Amino acid sequence: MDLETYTPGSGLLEPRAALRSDAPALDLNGTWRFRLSPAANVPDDFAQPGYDDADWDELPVPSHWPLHGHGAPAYTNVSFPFPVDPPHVPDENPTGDYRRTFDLPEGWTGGRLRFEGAESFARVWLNGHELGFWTGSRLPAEFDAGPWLRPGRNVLAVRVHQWSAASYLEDQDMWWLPGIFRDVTLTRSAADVFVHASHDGRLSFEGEGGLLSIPELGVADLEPGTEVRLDVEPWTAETPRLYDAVVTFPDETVRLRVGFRTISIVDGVLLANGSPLLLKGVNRHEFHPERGRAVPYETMRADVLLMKQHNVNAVRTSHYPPHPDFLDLCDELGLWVIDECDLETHGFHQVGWRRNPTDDPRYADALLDRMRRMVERDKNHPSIIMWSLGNEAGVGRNLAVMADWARDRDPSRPLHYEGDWSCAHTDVYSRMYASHAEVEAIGRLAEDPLDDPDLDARRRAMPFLQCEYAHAMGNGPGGLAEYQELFERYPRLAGGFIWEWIDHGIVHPEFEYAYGGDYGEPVHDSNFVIDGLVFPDRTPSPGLIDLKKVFQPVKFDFGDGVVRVVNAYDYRDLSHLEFLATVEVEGETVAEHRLEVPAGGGEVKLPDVPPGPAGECWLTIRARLSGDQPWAQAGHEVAWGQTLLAPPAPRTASASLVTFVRDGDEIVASGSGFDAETGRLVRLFGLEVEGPRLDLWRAPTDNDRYGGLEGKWRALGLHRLTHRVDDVEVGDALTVRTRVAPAATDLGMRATYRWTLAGDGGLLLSLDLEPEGDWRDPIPRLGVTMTLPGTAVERVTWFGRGPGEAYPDTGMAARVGRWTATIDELQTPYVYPQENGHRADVRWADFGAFKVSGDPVFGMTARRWSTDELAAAAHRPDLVPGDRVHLHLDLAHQGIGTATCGPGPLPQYDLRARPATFTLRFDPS
Ligand code: IPT
Repeated sequence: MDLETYTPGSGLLEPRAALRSDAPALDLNGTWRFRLSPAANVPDDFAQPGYDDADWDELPVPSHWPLHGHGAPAYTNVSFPFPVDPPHVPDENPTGDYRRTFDLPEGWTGGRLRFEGAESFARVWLNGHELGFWTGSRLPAEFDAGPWLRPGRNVLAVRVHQWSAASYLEDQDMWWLPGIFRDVTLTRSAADVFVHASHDGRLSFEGEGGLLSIPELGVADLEPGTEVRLDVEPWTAETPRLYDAVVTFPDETVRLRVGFRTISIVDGVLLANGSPLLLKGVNRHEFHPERGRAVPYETMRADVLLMKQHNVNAVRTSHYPPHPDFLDLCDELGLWVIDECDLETHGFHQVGWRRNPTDDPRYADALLDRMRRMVERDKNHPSIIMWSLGNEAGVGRNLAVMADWARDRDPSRPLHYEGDWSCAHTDVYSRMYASHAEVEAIGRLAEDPLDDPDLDARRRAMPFLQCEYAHAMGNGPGGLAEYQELFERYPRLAGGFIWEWIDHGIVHPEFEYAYGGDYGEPVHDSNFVIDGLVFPDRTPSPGLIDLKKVFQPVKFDFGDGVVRVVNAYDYRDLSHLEFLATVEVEGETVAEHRLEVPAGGGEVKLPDVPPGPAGECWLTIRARLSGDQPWAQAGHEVAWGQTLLAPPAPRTASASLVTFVRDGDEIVASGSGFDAETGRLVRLFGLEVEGPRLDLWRAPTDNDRYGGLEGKWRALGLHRLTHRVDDVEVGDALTVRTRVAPAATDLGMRATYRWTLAGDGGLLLSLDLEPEGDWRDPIPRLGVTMTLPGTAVERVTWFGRGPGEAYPDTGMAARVGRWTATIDELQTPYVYPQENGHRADVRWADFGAFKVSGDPVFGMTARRWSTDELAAAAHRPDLVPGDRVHLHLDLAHQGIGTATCGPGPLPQYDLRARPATFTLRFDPS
């Protein structure tokens, strides 16, 4: 078989819509016989009905064979895992042969074999007769089975090759996972329908021989091509109103759900149903940690529910059409969708885009075939608002072939493609990972012009979206709030899609979750596949929790005694929400009120603060669902806002009657002791500790690493600071003068610890920092680290921001309150271990054995491993709890940014070495 053919397939029936039909169908999923060969040139006698497959293995369909013990997964981002020499493929070409039998029900005649997805080149035989072959892994293929079906037992055989000429079109950033990974059916349905339904109630359809009825709207037996005008409730992602429709054909009846909605572009603004649409989106790959892209229905549903519950309103199906059920869920539960064609040729970038299939006429049919199969399959979904030609496929004439066909077939949806910045074939201007400054310039219509004035004028009239931004790899992404602020400020900006939804970590016995290289791949891209808002098991990461806050559809502007509640939904009011105001003093609730908020939003008087205990007082307003929604239950919190009602009472430390005294090798006071030589704290209220000392280092985040900061920090030696004690002076205060510096440089920090005693037994530390030398780059952190016996500390209660982690440019979801967590719960289990778990703006933290207070606040991290151990770990199981708790008390942290792809932290979030004073107070608990 010629795997190096440019032809996308043979023997295929015309593509048609995915429809629910009452025509009989046989589900051919299940256990198939399976044999894997290392190369493609295996005899195809296995396709004969009489072939004996008794010694073959069994394999579930749908699935990927490398996830069932046959071969191994392999991950590359941009690189092809074989030489770039289209249309040729390597001799090593894993080839999976599949066989199964099925019994034809009595009286059954005719039918189509339908495959929803197989990666990447498949041939099919029925009862020994070859029906044809297909490519386009994430697209359906249908063959006429009728002439070859037999009464009783039938034998179906499929051969799947991992590599073919089509592999050059499928270089998406994901695991290479061959196999029949979507459903297989024998169906007697043959119908095709294309419904046109706009928000103003106009309805018509294409579907020869069919009659359409929507009983709820009084539509009965509408003929194809006839338009009616109805009184309808439009569909939006916020109000996903669907109407049940039936189309009756002579041989079958199909059911679909019609949503009336209109997408348009007016004056460079993206509109849905005539009103501006702001996309609060995520990029979703299909992924399950054990099953790869063979995603169970319940998992697809879980994705949509999680997105809705986190205020996500849009999804880009990066970078291929998803399982059709996912789109049904988007229609039903409400998400705006950019449906993306199964096309990516990114690896050609590495060879200067030479011989890119996108610009090779021999590949034109294949590219057009992919576009047609996507549009025809998915054309009836109201959720789909744009067709995307693909991702990272460079530029070339075949894009025009795809775009021209799609415009003609479906003029109702704008076209998207990011890879050609001239926008020659698109209706929207799309980019990925543009900086805040560039997005702002585009918002103001002040972007750099294109060389071609016509193209430039065309592009300037287009709405703009970021099809990928805020790369959610590891800790982060930082800078979300600032992007959202821009999207909301400029009408031209239609929002964007975070990269990406889920970490593609594969469950692994040794590593817990595997990423690139863990299966011994010679070419791989390591943990670049671990860049999601949810962990592989779909637990939300802090990035998703922050995103929920940044995307929240209700805003609170606090004024003097009032709050202005702003409805930030695009298409609905606030009447489905209830508003609860809570007053807390030092995190303890002292009053709770219902707020009456008008459905359209508006100014509301805040409740009076009840007389009561003095202390720092905050008012929190929560907007919650007042009743169940299909995607969340009553009580689900949608939005919140917080304002300070009363600042903390100033704290006065009464003078101490006791003083520091020398006792042998120690200097002691208040049950605490310092090493007389080094001045370092060794006992804190009876607890053996290794004293707080200056720390500038953190375990690099992915963004620190890929963005280049880690390299700079290591070159400076910030991970190997030396501490020299110059002077220990005992008097009313214990003063320890030190110089902290890495080897091989003259940069350093003068660090002077000044310990004093409070009248009530507390210990005060004032740390003065004075940088010396020419510090050019931002530094990771400015704070102190101490260790404690592991058995002494189990749980922390703190008053500050929480419950989750927060860094200077993340943690929008962290609110002021009183929180409690065990040391283990303070960790964020990033699949690739890195700096995590920092709690911000902590006023005080009680560790059970002692309490630390800030002046006014500090940052807190506590772990059962050291920073060095954290930095050295490559997988979760590498982190083994030791017998110490490592406590980091910080004055400041470097921002997080999104430099793995995109900008680093904005300048205001860079931490510079600067003179500073850091004050902490320790008290017995
Ligand atoms: C961008 C890709 O479109 C996306 O698939 C993913 O690979 C992402 O990068 C990185 O995780 S392309 C890149 C050159 C910005």
